Amino acid sequence: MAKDLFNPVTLGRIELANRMVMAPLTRNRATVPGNIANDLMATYYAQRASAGLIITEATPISPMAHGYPALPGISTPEQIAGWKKITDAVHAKGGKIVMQLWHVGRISHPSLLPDNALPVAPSAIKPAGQAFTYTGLQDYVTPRALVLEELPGIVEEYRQAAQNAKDAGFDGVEVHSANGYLLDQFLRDGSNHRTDQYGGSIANRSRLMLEVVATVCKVWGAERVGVRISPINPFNDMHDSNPQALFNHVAESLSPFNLAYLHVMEIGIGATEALPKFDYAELRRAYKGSYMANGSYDKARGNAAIASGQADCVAYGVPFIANPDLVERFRKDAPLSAADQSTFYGGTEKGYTDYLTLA
Ligand code: 8OZ
Repeated sequence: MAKDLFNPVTLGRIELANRMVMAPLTRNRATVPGNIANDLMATYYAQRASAGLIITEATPISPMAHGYPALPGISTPEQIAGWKKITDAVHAKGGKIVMQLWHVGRISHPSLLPDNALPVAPSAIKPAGQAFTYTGLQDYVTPRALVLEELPGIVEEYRQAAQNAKDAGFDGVEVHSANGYLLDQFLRDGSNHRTDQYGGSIANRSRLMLEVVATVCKVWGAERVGVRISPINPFNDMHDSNPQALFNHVAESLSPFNLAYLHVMEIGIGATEALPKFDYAELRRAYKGSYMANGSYDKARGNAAIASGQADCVAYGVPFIANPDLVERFRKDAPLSAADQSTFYGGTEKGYTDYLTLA
């Protein structure tokens, strides 16, 4: 039988009923103060439990990892308890859910950080653009370059957050190493000008990400850990002089871990110039393990990617916002509801839990 989106698949030790994954989606609806996952969020995630796997919205691993309003953290007991309600609600409906572990690095603002601290980054390079803060858009600031002695502390924050996610009842975790946040800032040479063993060569720029992955795998076992990368996404003022060489190396270095999956965002967001050429088939060949594709796939392209072996599963983002029963709709070739962009980031149940399923 030909493989398609609707076959079960096992990623590492995570068993999926189908190959349609709900992509991580920032929705800014945690309870503030405290940045605590809440009942409304539990309703939202449980509504989408028929996805083969849910990846949570990017979740800050520590107070310094925050970079937008109303993000649900995973570092306090209250935050862990909030997420436990969500994993219980998803599991009660037969779903699987992993937490995406996130440190934003320089994509933040002092007003979002403890004691108005400067955001931290591999190098003191200010990203172009503006931060979303509680008082509106504000220019990004020049971040503080992390000193060598601080890097073990960053790895420790990932370890503790991974443990907290375990305590909250998740099926695994995904390390967010994409989209211009801290680990991606280390990977790409537009944001990493370090001269120590965490900068310069591709191997050096990959070092922090690989240390984080190794540490998180110690907590969870590699077969419940995924990693997300975005080789050519210019979002958050990112660029690299040779993305194919960099990310082929990343894929080769991640292969021996025997991870649950490698999650590849294959598109760029908000590109103003032509994106560099990138050969995802080459990346796929470089990575020995399960491959999760993401980037404006529809049903036909998703099925084709799975049939050809280019991908083992496909992550869908915006379609899952407006179609909690996206799997059933794809199965039946039913029409899709359109998502309301004005309610993506922050707000109430409107545009969050009020999208309808098929009658
Ligand atoms: C959009 C808005 C805010 C955050 C990402 C976590 O790109 C995000 C994000 C996306 O990974």
